[in-house]
Order: sequence, then structure tokens, then C-alpha cells
Amino acid sequence: MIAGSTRYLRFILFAVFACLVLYLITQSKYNDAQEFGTGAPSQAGNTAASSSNLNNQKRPAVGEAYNPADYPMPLTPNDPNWDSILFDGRAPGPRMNATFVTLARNSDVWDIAHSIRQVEDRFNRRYNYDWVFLNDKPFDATFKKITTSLVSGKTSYGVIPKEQWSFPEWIDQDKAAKVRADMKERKIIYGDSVSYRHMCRFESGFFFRHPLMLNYEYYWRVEPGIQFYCDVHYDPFRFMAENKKKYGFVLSLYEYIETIPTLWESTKKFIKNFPEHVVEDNAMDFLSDDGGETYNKCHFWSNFEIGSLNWLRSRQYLDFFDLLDQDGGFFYERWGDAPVHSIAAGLMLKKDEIHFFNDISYKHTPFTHCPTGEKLRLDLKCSCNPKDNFDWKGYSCTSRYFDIMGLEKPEGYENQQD
Ligand SMILES: Nc1nc2c(ncn2[C@@H]2O[C@H](COP(=O)(O)OP(=O)(O)OP(=O)(O)O)[C@@H](O)[C@H]2O)c(=O)[nH]1
Ligand SMILES: [Mg+2]
Repeated sequence: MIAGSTRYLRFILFAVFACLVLYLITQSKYNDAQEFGTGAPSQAGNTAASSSNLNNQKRPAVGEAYNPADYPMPLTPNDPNWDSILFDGRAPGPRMNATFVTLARNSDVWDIAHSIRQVEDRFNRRYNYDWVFLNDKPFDATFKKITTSLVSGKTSYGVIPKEQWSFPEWIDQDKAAKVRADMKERKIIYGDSVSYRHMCRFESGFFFRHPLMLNYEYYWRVEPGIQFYCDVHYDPFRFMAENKKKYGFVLSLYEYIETIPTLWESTKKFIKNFPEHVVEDNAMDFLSDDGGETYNKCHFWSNFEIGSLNWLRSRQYLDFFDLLDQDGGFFYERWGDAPVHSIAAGLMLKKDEIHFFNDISYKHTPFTHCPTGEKLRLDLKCSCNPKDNFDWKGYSCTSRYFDIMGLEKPEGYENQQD
């Protein structure tokens, strides 16, 4: 009797022990997955999962930590599961805290409809990111109806506060008017426009802190009337997050000096006043050929940008914008947001935080970025004419970007130099 109950007790103890071991094993697996942030490289471990497994996977909530290896994201046609993302309805994997953003007038509705349709067909119908629309006047019902019908994510519509679209009180209006008259005489593009100047100042200093943008970490800027010629296969937002990129571009070129004669003087003042904001290993050599003495006019074309909103909202960037705004060049000259963003990126980001998206084809009249490399164009189902690619032509700064990054230029670039 006693022997029987001892055996019974031993069995129960063994069962409890086995349960405890099992519990510990499952818990430690769960914790491993939780400890990974969004910073680990994305290409790791994308070997096994089949496309249907990928699509049945529960995705992490936006902002929730995940292990990139659990959600393989093929970046090139050579990576496994490339085709699954292309053909299946929704791309598997996590979504970043990101949005498209467009500044537009009501009259831009059909041009932006065209842009959205292309972004959706080539990318967003599989990812369903949100889209924020901003305007200095309220959007009308037609604009909202058409754009909401085209965007696969959530849309929202914001009006810009008056003080972000008007002359600051320290600007001498007579002086600004004389500048516009003079620029009109000299036929400088948009030289006589007041609204263009408000637009450039808003895109330089305010879009990223509009209340509708505050909850997002990354943005992709889209303008009316642009073209996308290739499939965007992977998630560029996720690429930015996992590879710690803060600014992405596709086209770069030289700025018209008539629009920014004193921008570099103000930049030098910023460097002097805020030396702590200028980072080591920056991309100054993209901006200057003499170590910062003069500006070579190179800039990333900001009508396409994929970037970090937290960077634009940082003290460093805001100190730069405030200094420029006080100096008044948005109104006394015609400073564009492209050189402003580019100079900021060149001074305040490490050069490897800036990314060139060769695989995203794009046209904003008159310049086209058509990916260099025939295999890539075929894999991405591109419809652009490689002869139109601006990257390696004399007026582009992309070659310089490759040089300062120590990157090898893509095969075939020599054939596209003129
Ligand atoms: N709400 C609003 N948006 C504007 C205004 N002016 C320009 N925009 C938007 O600001 C962005 C840049 O303006 P664009 O006119 O495209 O300037 P650009 O790209 O330098 O010049 P082009 O495209 O060659 O005309 C676009 O998304 C426009 O829709 C304006 O007065 N009000
Ligand atoms: Mg434009």
C-alpha cells in the first residue's frame, strides 16, 4: 500500500517537472523573438518559408518589436519568395509607422490621382500605407472623394495653419516684393511667385510637424503628375527602419544659383553657431568641393523623398531651419526645400544614413530616374526608357554621391552618360 502511493507520488512529481521544463522552453522562444528590435538586417534567414505560410502569418502591430528573420523581405530577385510578394494580394510581414504625404491644391486633383494610381499599382496595393494630404485651403469634396477612392490605406486631410503659410513678422514685405519684381525681369523660374515661396518654406520647416504627421515615423513624399515605371517590390519604409536610414532619394542635380545666392553663407553661420549639430562622417563632400568653404549646388531632388520624420523634428534640424527662416532667404531670395533638406542631410546625418533607391524608378518633369542594369529593369517590370536615365548625365550629382560613398557604379552606367 505504502509502496503503491510512493510510486504514484513519484509519477506526479515527474509529470509536474516535465510540465515545468516544457513551459520554460516555450517561454524562452517567445522572449527571443521579443528581444529583437526593428534594427537588425532584413535579409537574414529568408530561406524556408513558403509564400502561403508567409501570408498566413500574423503580422506584428505597427510599432511592435519584431524579429526581421521571422518576416523575410526579399530585396532582390535572387532572394527567396521574391515572386510571392509580387503576385499575392497583400505583402506579408510587419508595417512601419509610415505614411505618404502630399501637399496639393484642390485644382491638383487629377494630377495627384494619376500619381496615386501609380504608387498603388506599383507598390501600395500590397502594403496599404496611409496617405496624408495637406493644403493651405480646405480640401473640397471632390478632392477627398477621388483620392480616398484610390488610396488603399487610410486617408486624412489637413489645413495648414496660417502662420506657416504667410510672411513672418520679421520679413520686410517691400524688400521681398522688389526681389520678386527683379526675379521676374530676370525670368527666374517661379521667381515672382509668393505662393511658391510659402510652399518651399512649408516643405522646409513645417510639413513634418503638422498634427496629422505627428504619429508617424517615416514619410514618402509624392507630388501631382509624377510617374513610377517599375514595381516596388519590397517595403522601402521597412528598408529604411531596419537599415537605420534617415533620408532616401532617387534624383540629384545642381541648383540654380540665382535662387540661393546666400544660402551657403547662412549654412556657414549655422556650422559656426551649432558645431555640435554637425556630425562626423557626414556627406559634406557631396555638398562642397573645398571642405565647406563654398557650395557646389548639389542637392537631392525633394519632390521624391523617403525619410525619417523624427530626424526632421529633431533639435538639430529645427535649429537649422529656424536660422534660415530668420535670415529670410525664403522671401528675399527663393530658397527651395530641396537644397535646404539636402544641406541638412549632408551636415547632420552620417553619410551612410542617406540612401539612393536605384530600384525605384521615377519621373518628375523634366528628369527621370530609370534603374541602371537591364536585369533589374526586367525583373521589376520597368517601362522606362533607359536612355532617359538622368543619373549619369553631366547635370546630375548622383555620380558624385557614388564617389563620396565609395560605391561602385552599376554595370552599364558608362552607356548612359549622354
Ligand atoms: N496647397 C498648395 N499646394 C501647392 C501650392 N503650390 C505648390 N503646391 C504643391 O507643392 C508641391 C510642389 O509644387 P510644384 O508646383 O510641383 O513645384 P515644383 O515641383 O518645383 O515645380 P513643377 O512641378 O515643375 O511645377 C506640389 O505637391 C504642389 O501641388 C499652393 O499654392 N498651395
Ligand atoms: Mg512638382
